[in-house]
Amino acid sequence: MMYFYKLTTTAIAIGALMIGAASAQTVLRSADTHPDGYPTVEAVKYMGELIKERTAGRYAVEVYHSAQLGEEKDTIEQTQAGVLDFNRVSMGPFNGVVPVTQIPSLPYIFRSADHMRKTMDGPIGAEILKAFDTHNLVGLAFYDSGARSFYNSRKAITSLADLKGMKFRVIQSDVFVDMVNNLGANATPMAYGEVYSALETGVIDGAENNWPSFESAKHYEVAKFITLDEHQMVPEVLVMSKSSWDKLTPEDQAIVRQAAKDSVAKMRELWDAREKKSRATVEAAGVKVSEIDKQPLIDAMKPVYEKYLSTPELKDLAARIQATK
Ligand code: GTR
Repeated sequence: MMYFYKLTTTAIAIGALMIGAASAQTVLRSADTHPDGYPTVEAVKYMGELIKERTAGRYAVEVYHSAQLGEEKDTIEQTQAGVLDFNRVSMGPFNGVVPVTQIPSLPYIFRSADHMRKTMDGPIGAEILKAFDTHNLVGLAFYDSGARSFYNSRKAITSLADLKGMKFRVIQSDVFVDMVNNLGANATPMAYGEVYSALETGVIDGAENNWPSFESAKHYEVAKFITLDEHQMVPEVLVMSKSSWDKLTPEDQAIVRQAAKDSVAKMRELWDAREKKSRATVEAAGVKVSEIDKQPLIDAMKPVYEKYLSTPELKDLAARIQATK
């Protein structure tokens, strides 16, 4: 009898422990427009593993990839409202929300991927992350997004004149719209998830993006010409909702911040490999890659710079980015 009693109390104790452990774990939700396996998705998962490990399982992160929680503009609002804990998006859709993000989104502001990484890893990157603070968000880290180039379903584009009158989908940001319109083409701002069918049905002639997006969103199936004009290197940003952040202890906030930082190297490793792989995939599928003299495109961006370097502070930020070695 005694033996039976002991067994039962042990079972109850173990059961209580298990329930305790289960209820003690908070699962934080993160959104991404890209499919599973994409470098940004994998980097946020990696951050989640670090957070889980470093909080002894009190926190975990679940990544809702493939735009399951909506398009980027919507998920930004959800994150600001505290409905979503984390969000990984391009800086592009943030241009209208956090104005300082317009500067790294300017065409040809970065000379190379290396220049972009150095800038975003240094004090300028820290300053831009800080700017998210006043928008119900906490800026945690920047990821890479390579260079964006034009692709289309109509023809090979090898000069500025070839862009004239062509209709390109862009991210919903005035910087992107002005960039395309100042090249003599017509910009159509549109959510990412609508681009494939808009290309397929001819609503737009083309779009613009980096190799991994061109490949993973399958746009190359319906847009067989890409031109390596590399007009923008728009960093990706990982943010947390301010209300989710405020629920964490200062110790846990430090863990989250560090885990996000630690995921950057992982992301870049995955990114460099994926860029090559994606390019090989689309070329094997018959996509025609064209070169273009970038100088006339760079020159055409003068009015865009004049418009967006609208205050001494923004002018100074652009100058500091350009001066970063
Ligand atoms: C990609 C970026 C996405 C999304 C997309 C777009 O390069 O990683 O977050 O912004 O571009 O063009 O909408």
